[in-house]
Amino acid sequence: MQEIKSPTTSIQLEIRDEILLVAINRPEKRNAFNDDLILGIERVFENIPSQVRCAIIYGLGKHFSAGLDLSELKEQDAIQGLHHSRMWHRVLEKVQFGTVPVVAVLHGAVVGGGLELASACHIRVAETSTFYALPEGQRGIFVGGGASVRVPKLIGIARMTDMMLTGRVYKAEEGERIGMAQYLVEEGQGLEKGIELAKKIASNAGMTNYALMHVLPKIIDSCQNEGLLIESLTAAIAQSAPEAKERLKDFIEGRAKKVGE
Ligand code: 1HE
Repeated sequence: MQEIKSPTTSIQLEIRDEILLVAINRPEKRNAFNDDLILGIERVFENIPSQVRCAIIYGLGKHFSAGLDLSELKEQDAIQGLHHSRMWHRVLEKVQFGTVPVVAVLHGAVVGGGLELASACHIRVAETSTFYALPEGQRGIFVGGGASVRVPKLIGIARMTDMMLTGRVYKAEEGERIGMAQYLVEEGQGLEKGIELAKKIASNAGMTNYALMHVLPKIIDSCQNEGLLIESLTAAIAQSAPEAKERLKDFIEGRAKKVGE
């Protein structure tokens, strides 16, 4: 275990082997994101130490995050609001398209900007206390941190529209069923599960993880013809890497794990 310096007291950082643990540390405000916190997230993901191969993000206290710090929003005019939303986009792009896959470990409120951060991560583990909401509809505003692009990719446009039109809250079990999270675990077990997954992710070939983080989202946003071509080019590059050849040889010669082992 290695402590590393955090850009803000609202984030705690720790390195365990090849895994960076990023803890949101503003529990007295339910981990609501003021500018110091969201800009801190940017600095963390811009400066991932080179030995790190996977990151985990989670919240301290009873909630993952209550979203945007609403006390900062009320003074903004339209142009300030535009720049603020674009700043969130920039930060969450650094989470999604950084150097390492990110696992979000969720519990309690995953609300507004909290769901926007969670949906910018690559996979999500939810404890049974987790609940998801987009209260922007009820607050008279609109999502501004990328939810309109990322959340429908997890749960579909109709479910996101319903969440914002009616204030619907999804509980943990339903959330896992509809695709908000990929894993549902007992209360208090999220970090352990996240670390187990992060170890698997860290053991993958770097090229595979890069393709999943950077190429797959581009393919999804492309038309079929372009998507298939990008897939073929990526597959060709990945399989020609020495690491891939080594792994394939290990399987053929009986040294690699079988599927599911
Ligand atoms: C906050 C915030 C916040 C709590 N901004 N201060 N997000 C929301 O609309 C969610 C608003 N929050 C809640 O509904 C509840 O706080 C929770 C269900 C998340 C948690 O409830 P609870 O009972 O555990 O905590 P609490 O008593 O409501 O809050 C504790 C303190 O945190 C209290 O401050 P205090 O000084 O009175 O102790 C709250 O005011 C404060 N707090 N949430 C500011 N969000 C890029 S655009 C994204 C747009 C959005 O994210 S909109 C959704 C905003």
